[in-house]
Amino acid sequence: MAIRDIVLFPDSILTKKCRPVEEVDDSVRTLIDDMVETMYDAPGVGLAAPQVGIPRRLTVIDPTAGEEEDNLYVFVNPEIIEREGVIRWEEGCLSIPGVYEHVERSARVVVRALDRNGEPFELEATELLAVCIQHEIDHLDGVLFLDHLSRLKRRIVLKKYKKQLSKMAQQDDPNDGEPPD
Ligand code: GNR
Ligand code: NI
Repeated sequence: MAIRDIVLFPDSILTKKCRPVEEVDDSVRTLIDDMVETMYDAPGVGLAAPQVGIPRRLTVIDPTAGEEEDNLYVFVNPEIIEREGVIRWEEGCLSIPGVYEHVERSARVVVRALDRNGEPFELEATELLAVCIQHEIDHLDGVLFLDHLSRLKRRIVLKKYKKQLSKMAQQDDPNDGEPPD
């Protein structure tokens, strides 16, 4: 298993629609294992394949990540087949570090997907799991939680985020500071 690098906004891979996984083979299971390890390391409660640079319809979620028991879900080619109600939740995204905003989602969803053995299953979800499923499936469609904010709010948040990104880049750039003796 390996921890993979997480792609940061505004990388263009995050705004592209991902293609379905054609066959759940060993290479896909290796990617799943790496995504799980990367999610727990981050730490985050979900991770979508495009966030590690792979434009495929695959996501892992653990709404209890960081707590003792693990509740790991793997969704290959997930589809929401039922939705009901509205829930507001403060969301964050590993690809947009430092940004947290309330987003409206469906309160209850039923998702259909393949598991890590390629077997189809259906799952009903509410609360954080429902929020994560919608956040992650959005990633597979090239949609970010920023896209659910008002244009004004998005503009304010993006300005702050870009300022913070350029600060991070300066800290990371050894040529940017004092020249070595
Ligand atoms: O770690 C994450 N936390 C989170 C909190 C509220 C709603 C959604 C999420 S998902 C996010 C990890 C991530 O970026 N997944 O794509
Ligand atoms: Ni995200």
